[in-house]
Amino acid sequence: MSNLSAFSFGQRTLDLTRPQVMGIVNVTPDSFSDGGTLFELRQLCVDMAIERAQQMVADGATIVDVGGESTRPGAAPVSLQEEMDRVLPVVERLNKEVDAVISVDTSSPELITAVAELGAGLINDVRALGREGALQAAAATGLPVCLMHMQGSPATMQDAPSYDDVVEEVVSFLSYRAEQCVAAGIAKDQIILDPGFGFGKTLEHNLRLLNNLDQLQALGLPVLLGTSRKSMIEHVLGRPVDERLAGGLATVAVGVMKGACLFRVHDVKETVDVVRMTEAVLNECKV
Ligand code: YH5
Repeated sequence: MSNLSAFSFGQRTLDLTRPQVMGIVNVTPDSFSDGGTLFELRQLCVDMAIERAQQMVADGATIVDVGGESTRPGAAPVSLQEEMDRVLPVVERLNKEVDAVISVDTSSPELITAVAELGAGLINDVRALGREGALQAAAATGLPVCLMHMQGSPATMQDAPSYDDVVEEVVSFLSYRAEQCVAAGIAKDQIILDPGFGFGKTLEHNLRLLNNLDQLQALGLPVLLGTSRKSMIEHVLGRPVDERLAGGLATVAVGVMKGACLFRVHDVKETVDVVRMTEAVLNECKV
């Protein structure tokens, strides 16, 4: 069993006996198309990311997750150089200007090594350190890792997801990857697991995974939940992406009740309220 009461993220420590909120800071500037030189555009993007992260921390996030690669279904791949150019300046400034654990959403061994030197506290990989050299790079940093389950690759994962038993397959995959991490020199109490909502899963798979989260908890490692604004909410409620807050918050309440301890979300303030209210009920006291 991991020591959840003092989980170490580089220089910082968080109490994982209580749910922690991780704010999503995207650094994928595809949405800007008009005006400015590339340099100015990048600077603007860094400024916006820092500002957003500061607001999230003020709202109660204890971790900020920085990602420069879009892994949404069908998203265009990003070169290593582009990912580095997007992420490194943000991590460097976050480390100086923001009081939170810096998590970096990446699968690239080169980026893993580089962000560790700039003060990152967590390596969050949707490919569970499956890329050539990623496992060794992560182990060499001494940082904790979040291993996520995905069936297939982002380009094709939603084409026809299929499992005999999704819960069993996700639990055995993550358990196997955790063992490989330990074999590579990552301490068992530095591993976080994530079922990977929306990554090669139909609505039924996502709902089964959330409702049976206790089977993943049974491995004794902290569990991270990433459902924020995802299409599983659209598939139940029929809501476009900007109207999925309430649906996402419902999944957070369920996650807290089922013992997940990390919540990766866009809407930090609302999520912190739901986490605290759910905890108050479970503990029968204000927290
Ligand atoms: C995750 O679950 N997800 S990137 C599609 C959406 C909304 C959001 C509109 N990185 C996870 O956030 N890391 C991503 O529909 C992650 N767990 C972990 N550990 C995808 C994303 C998103 C995709």
